Amino acid sequence: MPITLTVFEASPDRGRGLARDMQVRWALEELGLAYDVRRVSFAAMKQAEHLARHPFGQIPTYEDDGLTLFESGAIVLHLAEHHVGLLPVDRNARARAIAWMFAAVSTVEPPIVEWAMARMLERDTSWFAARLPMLEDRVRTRLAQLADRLGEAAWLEGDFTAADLLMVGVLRRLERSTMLPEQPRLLAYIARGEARPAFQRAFAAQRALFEGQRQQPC
Ligand SMILES: N[C@@H](CCC(=O)N[C@@H](CS)C(=O)NCC(=O)O)C(=O)O
Repeated sequence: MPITLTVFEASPDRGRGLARDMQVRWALEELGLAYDVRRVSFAAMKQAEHLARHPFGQIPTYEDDGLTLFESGAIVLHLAEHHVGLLPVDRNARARAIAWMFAAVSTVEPPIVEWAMARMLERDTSWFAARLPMLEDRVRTRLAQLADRLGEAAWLEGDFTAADLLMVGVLRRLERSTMLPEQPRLLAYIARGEARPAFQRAFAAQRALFEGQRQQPC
């Protein structure tokens, strides 16, 4: 049985590569591993069959050789741990790269998602105008800190690692915001990630599922 990912049947991101199976696809492409996809509808994601794979009824999930995993970061870490190419060999560098993987999903992503969700779901509320600047400040703080630490380096820990894969994936959620252009180093960092052939193959594979489908509002 090949590796199988569960992905959106019809992603609300309109094929922009923001659904989190993108990170897993990208890691698989970097490692040269083939995979199949199982497409699930929003309704099916909440049914028992999918909940057995994912306790929160979300995508992505990963299945291989009797192992079922959820959480995109954990799946990418699993792949990086078991194949050569996405984590440094040196123990300390490897530990630092893994710290950056956690930073991507647990320190940088939450304020970005909170900002994005507020813009999507709270626009018509009485508090939106007051809350938005606070949410943007939180994102800006993280972007500035990340850009400072990245400095003139191409990647977070030596060569490209799974940490960059997750971090670029998280930052891409801001691609249409005015906050990213305030950090040219991060813009260039994202562009380096997106220029990788493995990213492009993963993006094209995800997008192909949605081509020709009616676009839905995000
Ligand atoms: N932390 C999780 C987040 C998973 C997640 O939010 N998945 C979204 C798609 S990117 C989803 O399934 N949304 C539909 C829902 O929550 O009902 C991960 O990185 O895998």
